[in-house]
Amino acid sequence: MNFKKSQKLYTKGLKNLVGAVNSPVRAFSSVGGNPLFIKKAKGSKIYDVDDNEYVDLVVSYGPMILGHRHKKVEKAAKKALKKGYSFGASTEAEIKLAKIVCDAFPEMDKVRFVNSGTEAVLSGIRLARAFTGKDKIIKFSGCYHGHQDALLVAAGSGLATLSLPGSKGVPEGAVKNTLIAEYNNLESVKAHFDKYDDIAGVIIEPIGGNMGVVIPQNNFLKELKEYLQSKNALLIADEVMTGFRSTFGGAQEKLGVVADITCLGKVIGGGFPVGAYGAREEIMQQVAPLGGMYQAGTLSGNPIAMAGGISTLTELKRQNPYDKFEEIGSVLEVILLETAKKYNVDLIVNRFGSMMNPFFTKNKVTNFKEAQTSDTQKFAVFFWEMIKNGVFLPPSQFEAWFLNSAISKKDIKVFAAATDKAMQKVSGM
Ligand code: KE4
Repeated sequence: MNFKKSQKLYTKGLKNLVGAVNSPVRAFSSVGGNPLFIKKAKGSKIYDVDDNEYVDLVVSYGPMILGHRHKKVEKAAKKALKKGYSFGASTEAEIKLAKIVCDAFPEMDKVRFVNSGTEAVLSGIRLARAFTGKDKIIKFSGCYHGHQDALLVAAGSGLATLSLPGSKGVPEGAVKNTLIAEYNNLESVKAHFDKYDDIAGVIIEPIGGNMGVVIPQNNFLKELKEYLQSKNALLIADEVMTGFRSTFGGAQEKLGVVADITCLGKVIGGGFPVGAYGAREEIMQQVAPLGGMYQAGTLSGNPIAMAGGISTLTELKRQNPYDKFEEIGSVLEVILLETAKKYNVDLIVNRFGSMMNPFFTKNKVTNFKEAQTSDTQKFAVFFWEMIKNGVFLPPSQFEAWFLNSAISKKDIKVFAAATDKAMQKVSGM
């Protein structure tokens, strides 16, 4: 494989783009080398500018759950394009997508569309504060909820990869109402409530996906919800990554927990920029123009993005690919574990349906501290060997891999062959 054209574009991109990327994780900082530039994608494959073909396990960090350029999504987007791109006024499409989303989340009476997951969480936090009249928010170390000031403390994803505890440019005042707890550790949440009486709520990724995949243990989420109810505080589920991926609705449904406020993104736009936040009636009444909590957006409910979301969720509901995701996910998991064993590589795999990733450690990984015991050097070698053998992975130990419903048996064979070569290389380190 050669990466000459990517290299050339990288050098060119450095002139006017920061690090030649528009999102830090794409810079490949934690795996070394230079980022790949993508030319196109179709179905389960993605192609870089040097025409190298890869089985895509990034799928844009979640949105392309049907695979790339699904014919029904493409048809819907083209049809919408012919009517106009943006009006600054409401359209029927927004009503349609709102109904699909609210029907999938029984406790969600109303939803508001925005343009990204960050915006969805930003608004969800503001809503929790507006509804409760309290200011403090608890988040979990290792969870990432987008790049709003207040939550860029001990975040996962890019920050975890860059191992920055917070972010430059975030003023002290912006984080003074943010408290940090440990995932799967209810006592660490209770300790904050013992100290403060102005906690609006707790925001959580119901399945952690930004420290690698981390799964709630022993009813953690259920007990958290019950405890918050006893303290008149809200549970805010950040389902930007898990929404419509774990099931047609939220991971909260699979985990038997109902959040007070749910934040969404990624899949609900099908690759077009859509975020959303929703809740039961009495909470959403707070949002302008009905209530005093202000939130707005020029391109919110954009008709092309709505067409992408409606067609993606409609096709996803028709396909109902979740059993297939479970099946394929477990096959990939076994391939990873058995190949690691064959080459005596310490490795565990955390997986929740179609979200998964390996950790190069022999410890269990149930929180961020444990995730950080993973050998990121080994991950880096593994990553590049997988690339060279035709599998496109997120360039970071602290990112989840995602399946899509276009994955084929042949793709699994490519994955198995690549994994064998990659593990062999890691074992020689
Ligand atoms: P966006 O603003 O990137 O659409 O969504 C932010 C966000 C919020 N909540 C969760 C649980 C998320 O995973 C994300 C974004 N996820 C990252 C991947 N870990 C997006 C990839 C990137 O930052 O380039």
